[in-house]
Amino acid sequence: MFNKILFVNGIARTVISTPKATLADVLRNQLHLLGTKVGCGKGECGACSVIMDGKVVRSCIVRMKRVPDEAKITTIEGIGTEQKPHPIQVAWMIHGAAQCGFCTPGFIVSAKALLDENINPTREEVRDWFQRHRNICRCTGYKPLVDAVMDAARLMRGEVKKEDLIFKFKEGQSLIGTRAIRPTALDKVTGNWRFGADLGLELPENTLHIKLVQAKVSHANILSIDTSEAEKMPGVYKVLTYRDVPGSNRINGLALPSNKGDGKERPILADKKIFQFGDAIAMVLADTPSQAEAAVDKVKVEIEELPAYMSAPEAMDEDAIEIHPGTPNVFFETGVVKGKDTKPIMDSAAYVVEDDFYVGRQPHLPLEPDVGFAYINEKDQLVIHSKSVGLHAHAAMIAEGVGVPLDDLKIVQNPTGGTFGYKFSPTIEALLGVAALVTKKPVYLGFNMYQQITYTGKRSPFFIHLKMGADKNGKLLAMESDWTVDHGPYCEFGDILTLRGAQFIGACYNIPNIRGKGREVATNHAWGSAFRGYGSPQSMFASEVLMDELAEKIGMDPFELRYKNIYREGSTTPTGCKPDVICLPQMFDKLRPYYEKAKKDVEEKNKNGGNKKYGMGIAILHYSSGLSGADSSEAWAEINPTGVTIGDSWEDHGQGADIGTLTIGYEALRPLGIRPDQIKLVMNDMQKTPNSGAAGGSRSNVYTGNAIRLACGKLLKALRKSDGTYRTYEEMVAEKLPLRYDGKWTAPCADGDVETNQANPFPCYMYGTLVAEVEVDTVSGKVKVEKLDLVSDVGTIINRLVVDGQMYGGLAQGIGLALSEDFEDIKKHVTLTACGIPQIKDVPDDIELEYVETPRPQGPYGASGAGELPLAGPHAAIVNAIYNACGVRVTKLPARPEKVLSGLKAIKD
Ligand code: MCN
Ligand code: FES
Ligand code: FES
Repeated sequence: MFNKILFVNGIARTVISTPKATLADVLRNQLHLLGTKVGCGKGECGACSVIMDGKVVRSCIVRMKRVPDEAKITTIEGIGTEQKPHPIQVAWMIHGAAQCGFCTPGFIVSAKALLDENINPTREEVRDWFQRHRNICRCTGYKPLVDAVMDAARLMRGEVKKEDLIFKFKEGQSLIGTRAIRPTALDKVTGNWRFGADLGLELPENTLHIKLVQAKVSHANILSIDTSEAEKMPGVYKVLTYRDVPGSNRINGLALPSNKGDGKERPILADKKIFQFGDAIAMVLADTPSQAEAAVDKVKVEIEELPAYMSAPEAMDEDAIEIHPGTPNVFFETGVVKGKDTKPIMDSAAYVVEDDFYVGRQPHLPLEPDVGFAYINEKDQLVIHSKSVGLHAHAAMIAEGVGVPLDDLKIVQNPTGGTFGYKFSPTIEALLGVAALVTKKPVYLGFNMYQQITYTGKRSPFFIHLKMGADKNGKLLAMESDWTVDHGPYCEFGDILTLRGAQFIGACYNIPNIRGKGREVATNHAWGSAFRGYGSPQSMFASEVLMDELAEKIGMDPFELRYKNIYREGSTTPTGCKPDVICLPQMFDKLRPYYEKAKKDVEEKNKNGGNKKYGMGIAILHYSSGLSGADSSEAWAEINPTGVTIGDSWEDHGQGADIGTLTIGYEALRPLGIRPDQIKLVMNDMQKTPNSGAAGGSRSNVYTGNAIRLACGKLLKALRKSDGTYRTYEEMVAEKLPLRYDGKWTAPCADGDVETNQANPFPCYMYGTLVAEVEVDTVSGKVKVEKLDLVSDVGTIINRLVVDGQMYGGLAQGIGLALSEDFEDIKKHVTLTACGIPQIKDVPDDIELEYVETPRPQGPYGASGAGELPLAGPHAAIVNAIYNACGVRVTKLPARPEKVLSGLKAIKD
């Protein structure tokens, strides 16, 4: 132990610490400066950046022995305050640069050090700086961050005033389509937005800390679990195994009726078997996290190892044993039957192409690792706070397994540092629930980044064989598809994912005749959880790359082939229904000049390219809003003395549920003459807010948006007097009229039968068309994406900052999916870097976004969803561009340099 004086944000602080303690821990745990976030804890993400003696440091890897006595340290709290934000913080809000906000303090601190050194940087210097200081963002695609720094510099140089840049509300105006700033932005940019780990440091003193005993193999029988030694360790309160779980110890995966299992194969704590690496076997509960950690290795688990099936083909081998005894490894089957038998059509078609495709186990890589806590409230209810983006669904999935009546289980969403879909599945909720229920004490569990990466769900790989037939003019006649989904050992949400193959392979083209078969397979690799795009990126990859192969065979331009076949009046989707709107021709017309320019640009660059080859590619992006069928959402609106309160469970990953609720609610209430700041939001706490469904399937803007619109409409009707004016709160009370009104919206849709999938499953869709330009280094095999031009149609744009942000962020993840991201090797792919997370220099600064806003008949004020569209197809456009550049057709992702090189070699040989 030693003491040091540190000048933190200008104030002298005496710090007592050990040499090994990290600066991040001292700032957070001892000085309670919770604005400094810890994401990776390994110096890879920059979330913990602070300025020490004028230099940006990543405080999670700075040991206290290296912090000089009297060091001057600036954290986010020292940059600006809510009352007086710094110009960088203002610029961050203006550009919507804080989505989830987890990376935000680190970026702002880093930008401050840059601008202290260079008040007039170029965009490239800003990008170099963030690359060098390893500031990573998973939400924004980086461009808005560079825009923010450039404007911050202008503000600081006095060239513009804040008032010239910031969105100004004019009395009575609509907020729809504006760049209004989201209500949570100020907290996020000042470091006051409290994530789960921050709240964890503010829990009562008697909180127990949980550490997990996890499986170190992928498939085994459990012979015995001995906790006796661990229980004697200092500070250990209890070690819990499956024997202690009050309920059935099973999570309900909500399987479809045709699933060959019961959907309850996932244990809360492993009992008979280990199904995948990292499965939770026991929970050590202790007074401190380090005491719990020290006891983990003392739990003795005796196992009998079984063959591990790490991919669908292995698990489908006829010699493979059943992973869940009694249920076949191929446990769900579906298909698509549209139009006439395809075989004779294919036999006589002028052009036929076919190929195999694979989109793999993309890891979500949010910067905030999974975290939560639980306790029993005064009503004797179990309350769980977590990153859940499906509060009511998760309660229904875990209540019986934990052993608590559903009405006595309440889940609350903490401010969340990104999920990208992994939190569509319950992760640690049931573990927390069991621990709180058994001990009756508050309990806390936070993963480190290793656990986040190795033990949360991943994108489910699709193996697709696809065949398309066209007539002599390139008009599509028929399609035959076969897809196999590797869903890991747990089925939850895997059945509807498998249906996506029927719904999205070949989508956006009028294909009159389709036959397809799909299946879902249990394996011992990571369990499949929803990932932004949810089956569409896998499905669209196959059809969008095969369209290019078809164009080549016909000798047609890929743009023109697509243009010929896209939905027009009279077209039908792969599920045989009318598209929600016809907008693709207009979008293609808007994209055409970008496409032509890209062609010229790469031609020009190739003249002097040398070892570098340049190419461009196109793809359609497409996804639906909703979970299919009669999906619904609820919200309420209540008059209060100063305005209106809106309540909903529109969970926020970081996408902007706050501004979505506010903008739609305000629009509906505008006749009242209310201002946006008179609307109070109560969100994401099952004790107060209704079932709005999960924030998945890009559904909330449509479903919860409609529910909000209806609730506000009912309130408005109740407030209206016969003379057309509106009652005040006081008048409502005096007349004893109800103050709160519920809104519920159900999609007028239906699922098809699983064999044919012919139906109208979704009320709204989102469309995009993208041109990608790439550089291929033919010596190293490395691919760089140089430019992206995206035309999208998400209906009426509710908030422009949010939608732009969704597009930039999703495109960046698409670059990752195309070139680097993977979680195949469970020993190797265990850090953000090893998993291939894109850094700022991996994403081009040159991204153009254009919109067509075709109003959706079913969407609130004509809006569709937005969140998942941008990840549906960039990987296909990039792969098409690689082929255009150098003749290498990558059909199995990611297109890592070695794959490109071996393709080049094959061409040469
Ligand atoms: N929106 C809009 N105008 C439209 C459509 C949408 O302004 N025409 C806004 C909405 O108000 C909302 C956002 O765009 O703020 C996304 O809306 P929507 O597509 O309805 O999606 P959800 O709100 O249901 O959010 C979930 C969606 C999904 S499924 C994933 S996964 C996802 C995503 O959004 N994960 C994200 N975006 C993410 N963004 C961040 N930063 N982090 C994640 O983890
Ligand atoms: Fe410190 Fe990631 S670099 S938390
Ligand atoms: Fe950057 Fe979410 S805003 S990680």
